[in-house]
Amino acid sequence: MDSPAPLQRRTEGLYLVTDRGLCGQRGLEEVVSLAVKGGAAWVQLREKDLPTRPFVEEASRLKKILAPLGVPLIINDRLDVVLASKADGIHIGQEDMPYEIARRLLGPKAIIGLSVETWEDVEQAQSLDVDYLGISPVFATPTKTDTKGPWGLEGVSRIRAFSRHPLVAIGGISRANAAAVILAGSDCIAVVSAICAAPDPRRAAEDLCREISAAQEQQ
Ligand code: TZP
Ligand code: MG
Repeated sequence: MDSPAPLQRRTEGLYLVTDRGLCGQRGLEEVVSLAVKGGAAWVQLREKDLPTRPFVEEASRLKKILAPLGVPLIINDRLDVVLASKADGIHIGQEDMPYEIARRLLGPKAIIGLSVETWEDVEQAQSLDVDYLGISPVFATPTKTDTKGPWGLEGVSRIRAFSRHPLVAIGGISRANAAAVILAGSDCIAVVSAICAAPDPRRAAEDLCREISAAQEQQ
């Protein structure tokens, strides 16, 4: 079995959030592998309608792919799946498991990300030792429509000035606007369709990483 590489914990670069339905013929694992080859530094498995057993099996397969590379595997929402698959952490929304309970159950080493959709969410998060805030959504996106209004680049800058946490912006990010999101103050950009629905996911990840690096150099 592959031995695990040291886990990369810096919240920086490109963060892939999966959508199995967008991966088409290629399939989820292949898309994740290609994205990581292209430079994605974080992967979140996000499943909204998969029964528990195949969800755990999928998470365990991804963990096997990602652990030797030191790439963190984050599970959206499902603490039981994190525990069962030995994933590295959880991403929770405002209506999911409360942060304190997730931390107590997963322990101090687990990575815990929290979505913020309102200014009140940002303020409340300041007292929590979450590992990052997910700025959700930075731009309106057809991939997820049950959100409050988009933050926009101004929202990213405002959160950057106020928050002590690393920031991961998500929603409507593509090669065309990735640099602007980093320049506005996000540490990381997260994408679903820009990689999962891309004709060449590896190339899409490489292009996004190039945009991110160029913007970081300007800072
Ligand atoms: N959370 C906020 S927006 C979003 C999620 C999961 C979807 C982002 O998808 P895309 O395709 O990168 O706009
Ligand atoms: Mg959720």
